[in-house]
Amino acid sequence: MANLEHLISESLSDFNACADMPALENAKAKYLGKTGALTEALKGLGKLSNEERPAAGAAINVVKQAVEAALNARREAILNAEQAKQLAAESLDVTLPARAQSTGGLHPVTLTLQRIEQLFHSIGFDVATGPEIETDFYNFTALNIPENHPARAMHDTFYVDENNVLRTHTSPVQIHYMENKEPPLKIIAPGRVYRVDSDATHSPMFHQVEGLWVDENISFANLKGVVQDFLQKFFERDDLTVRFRPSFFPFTEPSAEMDMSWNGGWLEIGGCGMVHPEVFKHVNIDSEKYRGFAFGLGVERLAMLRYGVNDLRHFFNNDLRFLSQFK
Ligand code: 2NL
Repeated sequence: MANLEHLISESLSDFNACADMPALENAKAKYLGKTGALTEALKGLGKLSNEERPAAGAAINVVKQAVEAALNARREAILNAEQAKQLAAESLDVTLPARAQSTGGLHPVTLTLQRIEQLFHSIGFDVATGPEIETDFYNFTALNIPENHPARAMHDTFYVDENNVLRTHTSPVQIHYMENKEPPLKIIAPGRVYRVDSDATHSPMFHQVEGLWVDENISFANLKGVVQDFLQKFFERDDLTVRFRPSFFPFTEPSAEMDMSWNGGWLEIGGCGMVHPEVFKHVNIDSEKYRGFAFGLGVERLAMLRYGVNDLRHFFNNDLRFLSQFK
C-alpha cells in the first residue's frame, strides 16, 4: 500500500498542469477512472486476507480522498479563471461618453413656407389649405380655363382619372374658400402643386403660394403694396421694389407678371391680376359689388434666392450634406 502514497504528489502535479476542464477530466481518469490506479487498488482489496483488508482499505481511501481534494481544488481554480476571463472580455466601461445623437432640422422649403405664412399672417391674411387631388372643375373650369386650353393637356397635367387631376396650382383652394365664405376674404394658399415637367429648372412637384384679397374696393394698388411689402420683409431689403409687366391669365383681368429689383437688375418672381368676373360668377360672388386681386409665387424660387441655392434639384435629392446646412 505504501506505493500508493506517491499518487498524491503525482496527481497534484498532473492536475495543476491542466489548463482547462477537458484536460482535467482526462487527467482524472488515470487515478479515479474505471481503470485508474485507485480504482484498481480498491478492486485488489478482494484478494487480501480479512486481517490485511481494513488497514489496506483505509490507506487507499486516505490517498483517494487526497487525490479527490486535489482534483476539486484544481477544478475550482480552473472554473474561477474561466469566469474571470469571461468577465474581463465582457466588461463595459460605463463611464465612456454616449455616441452623439444628431438632430434633424426642417427642410428649407418648409422654413420658407413658414416664413411666408408668418409674414402674410402679420398683415391680416389667413392661411387656407386643400386637397392635392382636385376635380377638373376646381382646377380648371372655375378658373375660367377653357376646355381646349393647353394647360389641360395630358402632357402638362397629371390626370388621376377622367375627372380628377393632381392640382396644377393652389387656386382651387381659393375657389373652395370663396364658395364657402362671404367677402371680405383675405387669404394665402400655400402648398404642393404638380405639373408634367422635369429638368434642371422644373420639378414635377413643387410649391406655390397664392394670395387672394376680395373686398369692395380692392385695386391693383393694394396688390402692389402687399407684394412689395411682403418681398421687402422676406428678403430683409427695405429698398426692394416691384414692377408689373402686362400679361395674360384666364383667371385674372387685367393680368401682370411681377418682377423685383435684384442686384441692379430685375428678376421675374410671379404672376398676378384682378380676379376675372367669370371666376366670381362660378363661386357666386357679385362682381358688381366686389373686386379682388390674386397673385402666385413659386416657393422654391423664393427659397433659392434667399439661401443662395443655385440648383432647384438640391431641394429634392434629400442629401444630408445639403439639408443639414439649414438646421
Ligand atoms: C404664377 C401666376 C397666378 C393667380 C395666380 C388666382 C386665383 C384665383 C383667381 C384668380 Cl382663385 N387668380 N391666382 C392669379 C394670377 C397669377 O399665378 O406665375 N404663379 C407662380
